[in-house]
Amino acid sequence: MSLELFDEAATRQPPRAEQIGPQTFVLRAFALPFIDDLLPPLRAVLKAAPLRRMMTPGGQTMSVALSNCGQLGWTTDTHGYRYTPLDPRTGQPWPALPEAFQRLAHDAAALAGFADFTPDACLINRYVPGARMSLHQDRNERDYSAPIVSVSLGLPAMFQMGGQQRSDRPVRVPLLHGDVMVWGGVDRLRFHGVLPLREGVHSVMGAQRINFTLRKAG
Ligand code: MD6
Ligand code: FE
Repeated sequence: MSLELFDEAATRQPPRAEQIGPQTFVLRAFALPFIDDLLPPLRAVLKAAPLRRMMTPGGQTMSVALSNCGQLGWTTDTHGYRYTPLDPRTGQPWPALPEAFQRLAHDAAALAGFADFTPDACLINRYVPGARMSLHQDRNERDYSAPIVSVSLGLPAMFQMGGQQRSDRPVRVPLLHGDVMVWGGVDRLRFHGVLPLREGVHSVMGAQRINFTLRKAG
């Protein structure tokens, strides 16, 4: 990449973008202007494909409850982790990816230097107090060249951004209602997780945190 292109990319970051890796940005409050367009379709998705606690291949029930929308949805059971076009609970296709989700993901990705992001999968995670996500890599997607756009709603969470090895010491990044994180490129396979959610009640979302991540899975 030429120096000029690099400088241009750097100056395109809005004032509230925090860089936490070479290709990882937290866009503080980026989703807030979209909230009224995000919540009604989110509710409709979760009505058609209710949140459920899934089992890991190791036989543990996850503390986080999951659902999906888009052409592909991420699932786990005793046979492993994978993306499927159908909700295993209902046998029906996952609900369509709402247009407002696609627009938010495209715009956030572009700000972080990933042009033309067209997600085909959206994993929705719901945390209640005490729920956590242990350190993991996201490696079930076919193409690691696309970024992941992650939207946080509701109670604050402490995100852990680790390195390329599980043993690399993670950096803690607080994620608040409306924050959007975008990461890809050289950071795409970094280990990451979420510390146990603390008790609380959020004025809009109640006693929970919802995180949804837009991906190119297929
Ligand atoms: C969460 N997020 O924030 C969990 N994975 O609740 C993830 O596991 C995640 O935020 C890949 C990319 C972005 C993420
Ligand atoms: Fe992840």
